[in-house]
Amino acid sequence: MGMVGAVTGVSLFLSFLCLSFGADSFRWAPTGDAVFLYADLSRVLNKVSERFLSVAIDASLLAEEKFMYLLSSQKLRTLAKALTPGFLRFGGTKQDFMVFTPHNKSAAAPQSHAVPLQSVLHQSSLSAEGLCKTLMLPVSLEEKLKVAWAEQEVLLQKEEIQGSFQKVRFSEHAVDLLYSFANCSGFDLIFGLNALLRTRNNSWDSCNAETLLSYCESKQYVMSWELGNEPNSYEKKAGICVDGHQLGLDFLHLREILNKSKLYSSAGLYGPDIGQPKDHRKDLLPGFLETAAKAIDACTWHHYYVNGRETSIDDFLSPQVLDTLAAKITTVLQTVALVSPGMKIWLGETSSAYGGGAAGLSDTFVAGFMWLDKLGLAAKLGIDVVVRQVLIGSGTYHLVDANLDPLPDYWLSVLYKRLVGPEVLDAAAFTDSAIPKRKLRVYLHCTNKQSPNFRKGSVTLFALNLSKKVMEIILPLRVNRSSIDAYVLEAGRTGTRALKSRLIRLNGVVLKMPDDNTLPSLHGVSLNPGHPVRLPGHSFAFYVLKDASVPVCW
Ligand SMILES: *[C@@H]1O[C@H](CO)[C@@H](O)[C@H](O)[C@H]1NC(C)=O
Ligand SMILES: *[C@@H]1O[C@H](CO)[C@@H](O)[C@H](O)[C@H]1NC(C)=O
Ligand SMILES: *[C@@H]1O[C@H](CO)[C@@H](O)[C@H](O)[C@H]1NC(C)=O
Ligand SMILES: *[C@@H]1O[C@H](CO)[C@@H](O)[C@H](O)[C@H]1NC(C)=O
Ligand SMILES: CC(=O)N[C@H]1CO[C@H](CO)[C@@H](O)[C@@H]1O
Ligand SMILES: CC(=O)N[C@H]1CO[C@H](CO)[C@@H](O)[C@@H]1O
Repeated sequence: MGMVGAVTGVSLFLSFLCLSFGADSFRWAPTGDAVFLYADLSRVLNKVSERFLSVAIDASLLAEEKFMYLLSSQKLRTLAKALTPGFLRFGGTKQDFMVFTPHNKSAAAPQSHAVPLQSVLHQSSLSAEGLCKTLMLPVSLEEKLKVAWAEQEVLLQKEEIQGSFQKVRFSEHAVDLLYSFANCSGFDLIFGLNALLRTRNNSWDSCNAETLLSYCESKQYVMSWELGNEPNSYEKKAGICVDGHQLGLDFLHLREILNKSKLYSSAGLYGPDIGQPKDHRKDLLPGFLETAAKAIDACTWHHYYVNGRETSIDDFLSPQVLDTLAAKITTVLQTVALVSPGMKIWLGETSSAYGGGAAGLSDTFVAGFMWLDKLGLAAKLGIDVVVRQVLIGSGTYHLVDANLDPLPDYWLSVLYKRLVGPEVLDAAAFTDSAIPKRKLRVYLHCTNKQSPNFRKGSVTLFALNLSKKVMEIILPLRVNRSSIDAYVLEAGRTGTRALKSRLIRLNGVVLKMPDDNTLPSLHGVSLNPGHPVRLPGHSFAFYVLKDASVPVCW
């Protein structure tokens, strides 16, 4: 209901603007279908984190410790670097079934596989930089691990379907591999602690976490923390019920422990990583915040649009499905504002389809509509950080596949990182008819100041065309004389199955890594001032309006 009202309100407002600006506000010569871009360039609507687009590695990668070696792949490190700055969250369902079991002997390594890296890894005399260079995974081992991981994934999927989760032990070695990956790539690591270790009175048993923390501190690992994953479903997953107040006490307890540590006294703590608002357990979030708001640095919740096992391509292109996110965000914002006004809110784990994704959809070009629209909508509504499930591993919603090849959402994420700055401007698309065409979706930010084509005052428009037809975007007069760098993304192939392509084209060229150390150059096509901005059907694009000279983007 709220959504419908909001949309109608916006369209009325826009119609009014359209009338009041009159014909001279727009170049009125569209060929075929056109939308007008409305933009308020006078103020910054929201400013999100510099790490807004962040990524996760699901804790299931630790199902066997040897898989953590995949994180030493040169190719993966090359890919990861292009997504920084960002947070790297290590967590997920499996985190609440993981126990730190130190070997207490630094040369510990997986027994079953001859791994030639252990000696290198533990040369603690090497500088951090030296370590990053030396630690590369031999190709033969990488190939073996990829095959083994494919088999492991089948087991993990079965666990997920059955809803019974095996306990996992992990050693210092796994922590070292994870930290080294995060640190060498440039990510800020967030480690999700197990909250299902509980005492007889159902409070959190912090013993194991304290052992882990003191190990990490002994290695001077700079990182931040979470505690528990989707506590709203603990009963289903483990037959344990934890209410919001108790969970809050657990977080206070963890904050006390962190406070006592020299290295972690000002470390980030994020939670409660609750599932999206549904009918059940509405009390969990307010109860948690009432108790623990002062212990956390951001309030985290999770979101997926659809169930991976019940979805179809139509969902991925449906404006109605994409709009459901706005309603969920609004609900969470309201809940948090009531109890802890001013608290930062993160989508702490999020992707297209839950249950590991939807094979053939969440790992193909069409997934980009959900991903880019989520990035646009979340920033516009005031979410501070969005953590994409997952960078690598677990399921089919990954950015980098099981062969360590980047998927369309990876390239989309890299372009977003480069071109889109944290300052959000208000923008909307509308037609001259009264009915908003919700199939063209637009978002506007200041251009990222780190971007190669940043000019003072430039803005980046991104747009999605959910329909088959070409769409022309009529820019407002205020910016229509700007030269534009266009980055148009289309499926890697044409034809009936184009949308399910695992490849993506940037301005007509399929994106591929030239080698494991290099990304292709990702440049835009220059459009001269006044050149029409036409978005092909079933595509999305970034447009850097270089000469927009918007003062708030200076
Ligand atoms: C900008 O918009 C105005 C008003 O619609 C139009 O007269 C003008 O030709 C446009 N300029 C360019 C360069 O497109
Ligand atoms: C990586 O580790 C070094 C040395 O501990 C530290 O100075 C640096 O800030 C770390 N970088 C990140 C991104 O965590
Ligand atoms: C629960 O037990 C722990 C130790 O086992 C204790 O520190 C804590 O105070 C107890 N909490 C309550 C609410 O009794
Ligand atoms: C942790 O330390 C901060 C400041 O040093 C203090 O404000 C806070 O109350 C402490 N929290 C707990 C749970 O001890
Ligand atoms: C030999 C060795 O590394 N001993 C360590 C075992 O773990 C405990 C707790 O982390 C340390 O205090 C010891 O130094
Ligand atoms: C995205 C979008 O709106 N798509 C448009 C894509 O282009 C065709 C042209 O208008 C429109 O019909 C679609 O609405």
